[in-house]
Amino acid sequence: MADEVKKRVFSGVQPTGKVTLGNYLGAIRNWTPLQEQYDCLFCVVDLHSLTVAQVPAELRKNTLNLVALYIACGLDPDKSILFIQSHVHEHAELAWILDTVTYVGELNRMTQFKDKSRKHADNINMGLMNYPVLMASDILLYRTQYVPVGKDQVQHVELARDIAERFNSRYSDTFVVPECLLSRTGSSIKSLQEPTAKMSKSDPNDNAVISITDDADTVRRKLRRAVTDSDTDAHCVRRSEDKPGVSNLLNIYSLCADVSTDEAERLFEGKGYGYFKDAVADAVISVLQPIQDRQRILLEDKGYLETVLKRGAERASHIAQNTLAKVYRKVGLVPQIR
Ligand code: ATP
Ligand code: LTN
Repeated sequence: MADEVKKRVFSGVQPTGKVTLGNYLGAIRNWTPLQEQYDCLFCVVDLHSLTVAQVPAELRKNTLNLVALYIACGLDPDKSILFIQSHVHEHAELAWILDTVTYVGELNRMTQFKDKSRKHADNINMGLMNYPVLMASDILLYRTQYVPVGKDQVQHVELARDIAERFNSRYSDTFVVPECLLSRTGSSIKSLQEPTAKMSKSDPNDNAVISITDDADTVRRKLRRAVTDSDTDAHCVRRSEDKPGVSNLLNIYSLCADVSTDEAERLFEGKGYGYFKDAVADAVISVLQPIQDRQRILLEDKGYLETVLKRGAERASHIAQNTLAKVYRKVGLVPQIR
């Protein structure tokens, strides 16, 4: 049988700070099995992170930490292309072309833009508004079919689809129209302190967020303090709309202990919240500890990380150059004679 062309997958995480349990359960963990079936690119999207004020030295550190974390979580540089977004300059260049087929009104409507404008009212920069176009560029450059992300990013992938379709109809068929791959359960892990909001890296309240690098005592302390509910039904560990905190912890438990949420509910029937929270902590710690150990070892081997990144950028550039040249030709830019 002729070699089948594998479908392509692209995803990324911003190096904006400590990666959370939400990022892991909602995104990175779901990427590892995709490597067996698809042609995957996993990117550390450092250009995106500049849309919010960063301390340069910390950004550099967070970026390398995230590369090491990708590998520690099971992304394999021999199976997938692992790279840093700014190492492939075509991302920013394609974003400019895509800007010319994106309407200001579309970007103004984006939920993340509205949320982040509220959170960073003193820094509503053009990059923040343009963020989804750069994301569309990431995706479309590689002729990506599937984009595995958490629920909060679905609107951005839908915009990437609209941009691809608009470009294709204006300039003839060029881009693959991508689709979201949403995991059924981990797609929205909530804040431990405000369980109707998502757990987010940039949450100023440290107790609301479990970081992948939190040690066992910290994980346990944060989970013990997690908001459950204020009703008197304190011994009832079950999922319910009026118990968002308990539902979130049950979801986390089921993902970390690898049991269904029904099974988890049965396990904690008749048990108090203290017992329940300790069990959630045990399950989370057992998932995080091996990742932390592997990440630590990888960070000690800078030479290895550099080799992975160099090869990743070369392989990604090769694909990106082809797409960008095609796009430049289609829109009518005169090719450079070399
Ligand atoms: P920031 O707080 O800086 O906006 P973030 O925590 O939202 O960051 P991103 O880098 O924007 O993280 O997201 C990386 C990936 O993690 C995306 O696929 C996103 O959908 C997923 N993700 C982020 N937070 C959660 C969450 N709480 N639950 C599930 N998935 C999440
Ligand atoms: N906006 C995404 C990160 C991101 C991304 C991408 C995800 C940037 N470019 C391309 C998938 C595909 C986020 O998770 N906040």
